[in-house]
Amino acid sequence: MDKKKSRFETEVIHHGYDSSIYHGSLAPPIFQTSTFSFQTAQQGENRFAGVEEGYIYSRLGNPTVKMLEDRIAVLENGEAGLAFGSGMAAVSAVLIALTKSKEHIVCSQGIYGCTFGLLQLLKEKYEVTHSFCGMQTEAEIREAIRPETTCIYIETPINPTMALIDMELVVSIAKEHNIKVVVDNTFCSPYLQKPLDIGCDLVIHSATKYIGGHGDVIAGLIVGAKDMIQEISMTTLKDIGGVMSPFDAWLLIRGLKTLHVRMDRHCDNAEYLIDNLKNHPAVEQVFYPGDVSSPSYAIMKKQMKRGGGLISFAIKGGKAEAQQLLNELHLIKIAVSLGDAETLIQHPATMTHAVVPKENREQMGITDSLIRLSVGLEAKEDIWQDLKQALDKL
Ligand code: LCS
Repeated sequence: MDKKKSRFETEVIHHGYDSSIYHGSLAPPIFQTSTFSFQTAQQGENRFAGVEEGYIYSRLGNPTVKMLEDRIAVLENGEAGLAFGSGMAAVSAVLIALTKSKEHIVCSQGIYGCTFGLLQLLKEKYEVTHSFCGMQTEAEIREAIRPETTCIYIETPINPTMALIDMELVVSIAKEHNIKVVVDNTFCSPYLQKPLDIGCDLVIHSATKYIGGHGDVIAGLIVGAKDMIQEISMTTLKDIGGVMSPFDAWLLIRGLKTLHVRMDRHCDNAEYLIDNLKNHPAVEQVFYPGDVSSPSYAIMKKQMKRGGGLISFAIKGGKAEAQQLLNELHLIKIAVSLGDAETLIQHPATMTHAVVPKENREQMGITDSLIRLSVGLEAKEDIWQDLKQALDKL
């Protein structure tokens, strides 16, 4: 019988680890090995044939990595998880596994720059086509679906505009057409949003971000139904080979233990900054789904626990003023990535989304005056003080 599931805050710390098997070691061991020896040649044959369970080679599975995969699966309310060497390794393994030449992906209007680049590559090299859709109305979604559409790929919140997509609406239409819905849940983590509960098929994380939480690992995770995860594991993970190292899995297991505490503090700090940013004369507009005046607020209440730790805002001015603002900061670091303890600021048009052609960037709402802030865990007053003194100089 399955062990009864505990609450989220308990599972992030305990799920799938029995210290009594490992000399009482409170922290789990790192199985830092590339291969596993078989007791007999027959055992080796059986493991390769899949008639006996057990490890073979760390590209095909590793106990430390497996512990993380099982834990993230439980946190997302999914059947199985799978780990990758980066978020992009996860995104590419999923999209290659789910599509064939001549098939079509409907994608949210606005995605991470490298995911945009991957879609171009799939089109040019493998004739997997895609189109972007705002997905704000039922009619818009229906119109975007073609007979050859096999996958809907969304980010919500969208990087970096913070717009939301109503997953319940997308799922209801996708189910009519037997189309798989894939959600990049990087910006929320399973603490704030669980797309599988709404009926989405697969969740992707850049675990580099909130799951790791400390800016010291590049990693990716996916969660979904057992058969789909098994298929990806035995095809685009095994044969393309973008696996996670045991040490990185260990860092992520450690990071996950404080996910719930960190996420609430990221949200508290972001909420404090919103009111201050909205009232600053150098700020044109603030984009944060947890803000009651945001057009996404109703969707946020429906599918997210809180607004999250990312804020985007447009300043009065253009690229020169945006760069000046970044250069005036002291505490806040100019860096891409997000979800770390440190508050990070970046300019999407020239950094994370520089690979997206200007025309597409503008359709996505990424102007030269847009700035993205990953709100850290420092004292909220200190973050605001730094931001304010820089904004005052514009
Ligand atoms: N998905 C989203 C939503 C992301 O923001 C990123 C990286 C990825 C996937 C890829 O994950 P990675 O391979 O880097 O682990 N986003 C970044 C960003 O916004 N700034 O720097 C990286």
